[in-house]
Amino acid sequence: MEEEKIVLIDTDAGTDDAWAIFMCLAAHRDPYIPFKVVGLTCVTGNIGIDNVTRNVTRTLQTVGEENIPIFRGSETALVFPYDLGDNPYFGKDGFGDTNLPPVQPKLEAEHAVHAIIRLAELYKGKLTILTMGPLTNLATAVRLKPEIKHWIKDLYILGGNYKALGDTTAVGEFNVLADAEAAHIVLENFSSACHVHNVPWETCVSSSSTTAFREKVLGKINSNEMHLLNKIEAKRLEIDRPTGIWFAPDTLASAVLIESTLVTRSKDYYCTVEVSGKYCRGMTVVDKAFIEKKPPNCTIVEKVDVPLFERMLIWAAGGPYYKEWVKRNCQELNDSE
Ligand SMILES: [Ca+2]
Repeated sequence: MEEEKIVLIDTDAGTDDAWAIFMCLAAHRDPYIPFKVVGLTCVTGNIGIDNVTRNVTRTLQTVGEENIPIFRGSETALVFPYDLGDNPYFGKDGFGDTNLPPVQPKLEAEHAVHAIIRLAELYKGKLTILTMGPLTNLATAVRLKPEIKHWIKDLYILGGNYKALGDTTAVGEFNVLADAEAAHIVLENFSSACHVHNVPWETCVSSSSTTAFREKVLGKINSNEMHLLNKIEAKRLEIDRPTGIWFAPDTLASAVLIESTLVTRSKDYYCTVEVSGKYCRGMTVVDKAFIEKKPPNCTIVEKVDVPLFERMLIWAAGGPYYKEWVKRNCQELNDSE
């Protein structure tokens, strides 16, 4: 039996975060997957922290998982607050501005940074952290308690790039760019005991789906998850429909964490983040030629099994289990005992 993954999710929700949280909760609930979500820490990113806490609360309530603790985290980037402008990507509330009924955030008293440190110590050597927003909380935690870099087992980071493809600037991906100093601190610190897995922007792009798949397959699933997702993604889909391309990047990181066979190509590199420069601030620097002569600190996920990923998206949306044979085989095993 595979060792249970004990998972803390750091999120700046964000509609694609909601998708990824639903996927993690599907794994959390499934008795055949050894996967337990022990908390969600919130960080400013796609939208300000207050909206993030509301969106995470709403996401958990949608699937009856409001007992999983939520922690309010960093309000702003470490050095340079990121200006989202007048028209944030996922709307002014981060959830598509669809006039959802008000929700009262259900929060723990403990700050997210303290929660990261406490849970890293509590589950020493066993905790996995999945980050789907800027790395402000984690960078602050490792500065406050450097030992956590030896206590955390695996770190999955959604963000950055390995071929200098940007989504926010020419060479900057949002999660890294929005707090470049934090990303720099994290990559420079979590390199020994903790295995860092990075799902970069280029891999998100190359594993994209179509808006037809989103609307005609996922959109038709009659589930609490899709009732929420169809509302909060409606405006984004209006914008994206002419391109024919749809993706929810954060979901790819959660899928890689849940299902390691999803990864069909990955490579270890020494990586860091450029924090200065007119054009290159926020770019992930990947030493592909081994010029720096530093040991690799990061496994870059370069390619994934897209049909399997789409089955996992259907599952995240409340549809059938993505790998029915696992359940059948486990059932037969149990029956024969
Ligand atoms: Ca996110």
